[in-house]
Amino acid sequence: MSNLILHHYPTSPFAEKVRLILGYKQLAWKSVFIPMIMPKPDLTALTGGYRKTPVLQIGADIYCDTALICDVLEHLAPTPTVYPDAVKGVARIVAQWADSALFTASMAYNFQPAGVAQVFAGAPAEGVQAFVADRTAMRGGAARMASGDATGTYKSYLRRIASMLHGQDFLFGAQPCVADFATYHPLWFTQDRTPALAGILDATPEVKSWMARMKAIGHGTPGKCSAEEALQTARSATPETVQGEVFQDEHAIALGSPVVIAADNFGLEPTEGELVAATRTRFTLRRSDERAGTVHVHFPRLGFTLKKVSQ
Ligand SMILES: N[C@@H](CCC(=O)N[C@@H](CS)C(=O)NCC(=O)O)C(=O)O
Repeated sequence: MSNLILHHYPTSPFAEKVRLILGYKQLAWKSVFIPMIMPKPDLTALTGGYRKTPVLQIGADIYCDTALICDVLEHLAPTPTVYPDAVKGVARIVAQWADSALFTASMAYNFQPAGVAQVFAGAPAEGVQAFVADRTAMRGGAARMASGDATGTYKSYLRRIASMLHGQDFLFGAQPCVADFATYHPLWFTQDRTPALAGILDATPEVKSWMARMKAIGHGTPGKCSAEEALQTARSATPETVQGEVFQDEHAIALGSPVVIAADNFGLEPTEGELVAATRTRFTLRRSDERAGTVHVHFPRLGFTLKKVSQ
């Protein structure tokens, strides 16, 4: 029986990145569907505030952000690797570009009126308004990239991806790596969720063939799990002790201090707890919750801020 629980919803692009890596590594996993907008009380009982999608739970350990989730899955199932030695650095850098610049341009393109009409077909007007208000608040009130700017940017990026695929099946060779999974998910949204706008992919047939190869990887076969069962799993488990070098101090904040961690842009909901580790690559907080019990919540250093709570 699997102990991996993914908290996600079907239309989430970042969740699609993780679902495919779970499929690629043939890891068994359980699926908990979470709401697309706030409030998400069952999720935030586990995370302490972080509300983005997806979140990975293993017992009483809660992993936020797909960059960290990829590292955790790699550790659990090193073969097949998503970080081949020869391209480890560049694959992570391309993945970071895809998760930020490519994702922003693609989603601004996808959410022009014809895309919105498809994504929300059949949904009540209040549901659409609630979604728009939620995402506008997450962007701190800033507008999305204008659709003309997004279209031009997306087309340029698609041509660059096509040239990387020249003469090879995946971005860095014969096998997919983390860069493929990160580049794929915003394009998947265009193709699967806003097919009225998917004609933009026709100018780059190499990209379309690569997308078919990525889609064929699949998600494996997830088992079902309710939010209540996931909370019960956390309550009855003990968080893992963080292994290895647990303290690289860059903030002059001692282990054991009360701290707050938040994303450094878009969706700044903070998580508060006791700092139990600050490794080279991640932060771990311990917190207790009435419904989740005592959990460790893990964040990558990249993309997150750490601050001491003044008492
Ligand atoms: N850096 C985050 C980004 C995750 C993200 O922005 N996910 C989107 C969904 S694809 C999100 O959280 N949207 C708001 C929500 O689901 O509440 C990661 O890699 O996990």
